[in-house]
Amino acid sequence: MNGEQQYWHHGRTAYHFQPAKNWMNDPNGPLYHNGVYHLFYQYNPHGPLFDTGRLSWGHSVSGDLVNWAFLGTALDPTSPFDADGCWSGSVTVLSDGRPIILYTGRDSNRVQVQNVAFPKNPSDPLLREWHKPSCNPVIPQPADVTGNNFRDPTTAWLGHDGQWRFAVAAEVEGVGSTLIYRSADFVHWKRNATPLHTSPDVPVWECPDLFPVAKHGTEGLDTSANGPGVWHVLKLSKAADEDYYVVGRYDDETDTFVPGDGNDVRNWRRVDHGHLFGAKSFFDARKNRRVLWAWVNETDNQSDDVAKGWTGIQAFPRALWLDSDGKQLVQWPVEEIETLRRKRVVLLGAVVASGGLHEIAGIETRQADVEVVFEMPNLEEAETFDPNWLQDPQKLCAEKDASVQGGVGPFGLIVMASGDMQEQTTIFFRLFKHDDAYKVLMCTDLTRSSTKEEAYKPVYGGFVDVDVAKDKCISLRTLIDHSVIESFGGGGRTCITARVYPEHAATGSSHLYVFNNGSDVVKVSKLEAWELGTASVNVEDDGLVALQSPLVVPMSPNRRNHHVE
Ligand code: DQQ
Repeated sequence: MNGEQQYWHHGRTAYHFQPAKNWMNDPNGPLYHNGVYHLFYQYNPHGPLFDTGRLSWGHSVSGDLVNWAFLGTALDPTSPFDADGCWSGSVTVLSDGRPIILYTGRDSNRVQVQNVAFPKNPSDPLLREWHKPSCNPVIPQPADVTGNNFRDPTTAWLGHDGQWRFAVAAEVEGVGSTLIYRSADFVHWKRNATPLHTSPDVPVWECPDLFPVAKHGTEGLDTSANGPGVWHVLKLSKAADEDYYVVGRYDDETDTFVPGDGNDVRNWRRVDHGHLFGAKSFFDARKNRRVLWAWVNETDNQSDDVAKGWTGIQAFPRALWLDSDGKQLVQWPVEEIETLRRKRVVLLGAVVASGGLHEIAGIETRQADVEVVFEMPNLEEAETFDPNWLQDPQKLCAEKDASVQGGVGPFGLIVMASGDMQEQTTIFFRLFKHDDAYKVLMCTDLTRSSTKEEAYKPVYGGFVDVDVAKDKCISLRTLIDHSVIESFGGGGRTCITARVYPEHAATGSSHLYVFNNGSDVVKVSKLEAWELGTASVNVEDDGLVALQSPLVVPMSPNRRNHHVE
C-alpha cells in the first residue's frame, strides 16, 4: 500500500479527530487560548504502533473543534529527563496568561518524572514551539513510589491560598494513589502528606482528572472554581482498562476529596461503557462549557494497523455537566457537530410492533448523526430483574442480546448494516421491573458487526439512570463514522463507544433501521437522522489560513472528499 491508499482506507473516520498517519493515544493538554482550540496527544511520529520510548506530543489546532490543522510535534523525547518518551500531561494557563505544559517524562534511565515546558513565543497564537527548561525534572520520582508508576499530571488549579495544585497518579507502596502537589511558582513543588484518593484494590491508575461542576445548570466552570454552588468530579483511568468517575466535595484548604458514592471504585460510574480510555476535560471559555476528550483505540489487529498506517482516534468532543440528581454526568457531542449536518430524514409517531423492523432510508449512514425518542406506552410487560445482574450489565447484554425476545424491549437502532443484514450493529434498550421501580439496560452488540472472523466483537452494556415510570420514554443519540459508533442513552447519561470494521463499508453503503423485539409495541415519537459532511482533520499537507486573527481554520476542506461516492 502506498501512502495515498493508506490515507483513504475505508475505516478512516470522516469527522473524528485522528492524525493523518501514525499512532495516537491519550489526549493531552486540551486548551482554548486566544481564540484557538489546541489538542495535544500522545503520538508516535515514526509509525502506526505504540512505542514507549518514542512518544512525542502531537499538536493540532482548530477554530471550531471540528476542523483541525496538524502543527507537527510540540514535545519530542530529546532531553535526559524525557529521553524515553514524552508521556501524558496537561496544559494550565498561568495568572499572567502564559500557558505551561506539565507532563511525565521517562528519563534516560526509564524512570517516570514530572517536567514542565513553556511556549518559546507566548504571543504566537498557535503556540507552535515549546521550550523544556533545564530545571527539569521539576519533580523526580519519590522514593516510596513502586513499580515506576508515577505519571499523568492534571491541569493545575489555584487554591484560595494563591498556590497552584495538580494531581498525579502514583503507585505508593503498592497502593493506587492520586497525589497532590502544591507550588507558588510552578517550578518548585511540594507533595501533600495525604493523597487525594487511594484505592488498595487497584495498584495502577492513569490519567487522573479533577474538575469542578456546577451543582445546577449545564455551564462549565474554570478548573480553579470552587465554592458552595460547586461539586467536583474525580475521574481515574484503570490501567489498560476503563475510566471511572465519582462526584464529591473537594476542599482546597485541606486538599481533601469526599466522594459522594464512597471510596470504593466499584461503586463509581463509568465514563463510557464501551471502548474509551484516558479521558481528559478542559474549560472552554468561548462557550462556557466543560469539554471532554478521550482516546478510542483500534480493536483490529496490529497487522491491520500497519497496513492502514494509522492507529487510534479521539471520541468526538463532548460537553459535560452534572445531572440534576447530583450524582451522574451528562455527556453530549459539542453543538459544532451540527455544522456538518447535511441531508435529514425524519420519522414521526411510528408504531413499531413486536418483531418490527423499519428502515430509515434516504441518507448515507456511514457518517451520520441519529437522534430518536422511543415511547413505551405500557411498562407492565417489563421482565423481572435479578439483583445479581447489577454487577455486570455487559454480561447481561451478552446473555439477553437483541435476538432474545423480551417484554418491553429490546428495541433500538440497527446501524452499519449490509444490504443482506449479514453485518449489523445493534444499539438497544431493555426494560426490567425491579421492586416498585424499573431498570433500563442499554447495550451495543457487535457480535455481527463484521463478517471478518478475527474482528473483536463484544457486547457492551450499562444501566441508564432515568425515571421511565415518570417519562414513559427514553432517548438515544448515535454518531456513526465508518469505524466508530458512539451512543448516548437517556440524554447522555449512559454512553457506549465501539469500534467496528464492517467489510461491506469498503464498497457499499450501509443501512439504518429501527427495530423492536419486545412483545410490547414501542412508538418512535421522533427520529431525526442527518447525513454528516466530512470535516478537514489533520490533512497531511494542509496549510493554515488565519481568517480573522486570532481565529484559525484549516484550509481546503474540500480536498478530503474520499467518503463522497
Ligand atoms: N499513556 C501514556 C501514559 C499513560 C498511558 C503513555 C495511558 O502517560 O499512563 O502513552 O494510556
